[in-house]
Amino acid sequence: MTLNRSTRLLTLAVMVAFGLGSAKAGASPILDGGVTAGEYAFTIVDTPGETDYQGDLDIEAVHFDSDALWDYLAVTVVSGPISTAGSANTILYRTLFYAQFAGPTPIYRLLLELDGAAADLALEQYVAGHWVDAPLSPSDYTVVVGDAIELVISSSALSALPHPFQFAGQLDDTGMDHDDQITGTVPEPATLALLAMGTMLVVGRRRAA
Ligand SMILES: [Ca+2]
Ligand SMILES: [Ca+2]
Ligand SMILES: [Ca+2]
Repeated sequence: MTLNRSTRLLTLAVMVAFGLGSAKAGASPILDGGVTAGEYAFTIVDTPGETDYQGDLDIEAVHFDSDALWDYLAVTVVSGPISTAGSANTILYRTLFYAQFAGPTPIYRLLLELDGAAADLALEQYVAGHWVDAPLSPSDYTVVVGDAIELVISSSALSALPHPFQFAGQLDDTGMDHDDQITGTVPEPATLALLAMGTMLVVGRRRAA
């Protein structure tokens, strides 16, 4: 291990120990419609080799990150760019992405409709057995779509979300193709920071090789 890397590791360890950088050790993701190696702190990889979907609607992975003010979510597909007009079998000519965040019970769900260049996001909260609209102003979120869907939403809008939480996502072709689904457990921010640190070291080793 070089001195430079040791110094960086020590700096990151100190940041984690003192809670600096809040949720993670690395830089926050950049919303440019693509996901680079190590950009997100935590990734859930979908089953490879699925055959029921078009490549541009076949979830490859979902990615998570957070900082002091924002929660980040990205969806990558087997062959981007992501279709924003459904599949060849669409009847609605748009693409829908649903995401549910849950503790022991459902807490929030995101409904994202992609229609050409338009991206329309709604947030709902599960209250007393019903999904109701949760407050979400245009300044609370940004969506960028390219090879990936990259979405950032203000942490205050998801203030009731426990950590760790269960995630379930679904990409819908709005037609006859099956909807691709992915589920997993997203750890708490302190664990995310440690995972991000590990990812950075792995990426650093690959770049050095
Ligand atoms: Ca990005
Ligand atoms: Ca898939
Ligand atoms: Ca479908």
